[in-house]
Parts: sequence; C-alpha cells; structure tokens
Amino acid sequence: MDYKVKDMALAGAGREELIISEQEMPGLMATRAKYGPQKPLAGLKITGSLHMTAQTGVLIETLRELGADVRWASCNIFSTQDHVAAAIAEAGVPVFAWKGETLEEYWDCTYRALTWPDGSGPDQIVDDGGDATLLIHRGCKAENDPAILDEPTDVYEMQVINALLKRVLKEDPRHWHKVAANVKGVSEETTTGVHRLLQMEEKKELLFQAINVNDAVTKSKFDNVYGCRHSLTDGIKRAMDVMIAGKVAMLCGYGDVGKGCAESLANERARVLVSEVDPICALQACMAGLQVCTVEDALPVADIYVTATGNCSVITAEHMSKMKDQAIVCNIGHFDNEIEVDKLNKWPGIVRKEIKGSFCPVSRYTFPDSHCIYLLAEGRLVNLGCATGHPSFVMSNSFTNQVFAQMDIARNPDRPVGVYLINKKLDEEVAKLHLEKLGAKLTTLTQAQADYIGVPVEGPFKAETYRY
Ligand code: NAD
Ligand code: 3DD
Repeated sequence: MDYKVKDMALAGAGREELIISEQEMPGLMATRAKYGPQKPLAGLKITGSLHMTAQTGVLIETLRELGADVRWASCNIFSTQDHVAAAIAEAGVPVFAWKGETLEEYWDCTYRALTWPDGSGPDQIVDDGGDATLLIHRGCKAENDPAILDEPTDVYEMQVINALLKRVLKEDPRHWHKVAANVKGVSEETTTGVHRLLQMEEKKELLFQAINVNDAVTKSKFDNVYGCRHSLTDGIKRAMDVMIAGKVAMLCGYGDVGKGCAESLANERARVLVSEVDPICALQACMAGLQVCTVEDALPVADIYVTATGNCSVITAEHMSKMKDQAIVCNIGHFDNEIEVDKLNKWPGIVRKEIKGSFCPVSRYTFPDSHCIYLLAEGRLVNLGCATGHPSFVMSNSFTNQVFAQMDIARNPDRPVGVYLINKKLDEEVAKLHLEKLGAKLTTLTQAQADYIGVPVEGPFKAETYRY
C-alpha cells in the first residue's frame, strides 16, 4: 500500500472533519475556485512535511485541485490527527503519518513522502521546520562523504537520520543528488525552518530556491500570534485539566508566538511572567503589563512554564530540579530542544511515569527530593501534541500563502538559489480573501487620498519593510 496511517476505518470521521474545516478556510476554497480550472500545478510532484491535521488536509486537497501529485508526512511525531490522515489516504493521497510515531518511523515516513514509486523525488516541497529539506541536503553531503554518517553524536535523532541515510546509500549511492537536482524549490512554513534555510544560504549550502512563507504578514502575525492565542491553553487544559486562573505562568520568549501565548494565558487569568533576550520584545512585554524576569527568578513562584523561543536549552534540567512541586512544563516552539528533556531523563534518581499515552502525552517526573513536575508532549509543541493545533480560519491564511508560494515556484523554476519573501500584494490578497467571512467591509481610497499618502489606490498599502 502506498500509504501508512493508523486505521483506515477512521476515514469517515476524518472526512466530516475536512468538511467542517473547508467552511472555515475561505482563502483556500477561493484559491481552488480561482486557479483550479487552470491546473497551474499539473504535472508537478509535491512532497509535504507538515503536521497532518484537518487544516493540512484541506491544503493537500487544494494542491491536488490545482493539479499536483502529492505525497505527505507529518513534521512531528505527535501532531497527526489519525482520522484525517485516513480520509486523505482514502482520497488517494500517499500519506505516511500517525500520532505517536517513533523517531525511526517518523524519518522513514519522511523518506517515503520524498520517494515516488519509480524512485524519483519531488519537483517541489512544502516544509514546516525543514526536515524534508534537511534529509535531502544531508543525503547529498553523505553521498559526497559517507564518513559523516559515522561521526559520533549524542543526539539520538541524528543517529536515526544517519542510519536511514546509510540504508539509502546502499540502495543507490547517488539517490539524493538525483533528487536534489530535480527539486525546483521549497516553501517553508515556520520561523525555525526559515532560520535553518538562512543558515544554509549563509554557508552557501542551499541547493534550491526557498520561499519564506513564515514572514508573510498574514502568516506570522496571524498564525503565530492568534493561532497560539487559541491553541496554547487548549493544549494545557486537555493535558492537565487544571485551573489556569490565579496561577503564575512563566513564558519564555515574547516574539510572535510569545505574544499570542501571553494573551492565551492572560485570557485564562493567569499572572504572566516573561523572559526575553531582546530588549525591544522585553519592552513590549512591559507595555503589555507583564513582568519581565529570568527563569531563575520564577522558580520559587511559577506553576506553569511555556517555552516559545525557537532556541535551545531555555528550560534546563537544573531549572526543573528547583521548580515548585507539581509545576507544569511545556513547549510551543517547533522543536523539542527548548526544554532539556534528555538531561531530565538522565537526572540521577529521577522517576518518570507516563500518564496518558500518545493521544495526549503527559509525563510526571519525580525528583529524589520527592517534588514532581509534569512535562507535556515530551517537550514537543504542546498545542499539536496535546490538542489539535490552531483552528482552521487562521490556518487558512498561512496555507493560502503556501499555495501562492507553490504556484510562484512552479512559474519560476529556474529562480536563483536563495531565500525569498512573498510579495506584499499577494500578502494583502490573502487578507482580502478572509474578510468577507467575518463580515468586514473595506474602505476604498479616493485617488486624492492615495496620492496624499503615496500609495496606489488598490495598494500595496504599506512598504515591504513596514514592521506590523
Ligand atoms: P520569534 O523570533 O518571533 O520569537 C522568538 C523570541 O524568543 C524572540 O523574541 C527572541 O528574542 C526570544 N528568545 C530567543 N532565545 C531566548 C531565550 N533563551 N530566552 C528568552 N527568550 C528568547 O519566533 P516566533 O515566530 O515567535 O516562533 C517561536 C517558535 O515557535 C519557533 O520555533 C517557531 O517555529 C515556532 N512556532 C510554533 C507554532 C505552533 O503552532 N506550535 C506556530 C508558529 C511558530
Ligand atoms: N500549526 C499549528 N496548528 C496547526 C494546524 N492546525 N495544522 C497545521 C499546522 C499547524 C503549526 C503552524 O503554526 C506552522 O505554521 C508553524 O509551526 O509555524
């Protein structure tokens, strides 16, 4: 079977979920209506590595409506909604995803989503965090120098990737060079994935063009902010079912995601503390009435910890050893290295008990001094590991940008290697597609007004460099 999901019997329920999501994703549905007949993606093989949720299901079926031949894997071991994955498989899409994958299964799913039955790879990629892009790039490096796969590493996930690449190398020593040569470009969904692309561009290692979807205003100032505002406390409440009101929450990072998380926690009437390294973001937190302090300052008082930085080791094992009894610790950043989970698991005398299984991962860690902390989703993003992520309407903005980016790559397959932004006019078109659903009515500039503020009557309305 050219798919692998949890249980095909769930497909009916998944289809119902997709029907609900379609009603809440006007941008994607309008894009299907407008561009579907032209089939702008016809003949193109597209691999997706993006959380296999109901919202992503609507994205997948939009790409197919535009003519693409799609294969899909999730970009996180806990974020798949199994009933939706079954519905997408039933619709004929090779999807390789289920909630609770092991790391070995996860990377094998990514490899299968990148590999068509004839052994060829994709023309284009939709990536979220850069794992599909990483596998191609590390594969090419390993084909040039197989010894890198034997370099010692204490990062277990890298050991898993190396083992997979050794297996592929044996089957075809030039597989990844052939795949990379055919890829016309990738559109990257998230902040951390864009950071990875920019680092590769800086080191002149990037092998194909990349569209930075994250920094479209209608993505990062919506999904990252309002999506997390909706889904952070959803994840915490489903995991722990504790009262958030009146509790002290320590939020690490006050960027786009952090701003949404602060609102999410404040809406539940938590008292929110913020840690930041950027003085401007720290000052913004102060202006929002939040106390800016360090994690160490919070240890005696905080009941809930949330990391939202895209950085590593923000909450250390040492921190957790000094937290209040019953503290709740979670991450909403893309990767699981914001919290030192490996070191926590190796803490002398620590006792770990899994509470709820992979449908909502919660672990209780008891320290030798008998205090315990609760770690949600094993330090992976809590809104998708313990809940269903952002709602459809806000994801419709992100994913309409994804479809625009995929069409842009299809129109410009030979664009020079580099990382590119989506232009402001398209960004504003995405916003326009979502206003009617909310009953919003735009005002039209007169020519005199347009001249006065120096913009075209039809926009774009703010300079590309404007910081929202
Ligand atoms: P951002 O760059 O806007 O914000 C990150 C903030 O963290 C910055 O202000 C930075 O100064 C701060 N920071 C960095 N290191 C820190 C440290 N050690 N201590 C305190 N603060 C620190 O990024 P963003 O768009 O907010 O994304 C944050 C993370 O969330 C990324 O990994 C992104 O990929 C991910 N993300 C997750 C979701 C989700 O649904 N779970 C959605 C969007 C983005
Ligand atoms: N992300 C959050 N909720 C999601 C959902 N319901 N479906 C798919 C992906 C979802 C993650 C996105 O916010 C992604 O854009 C990111 O991590 O930036």
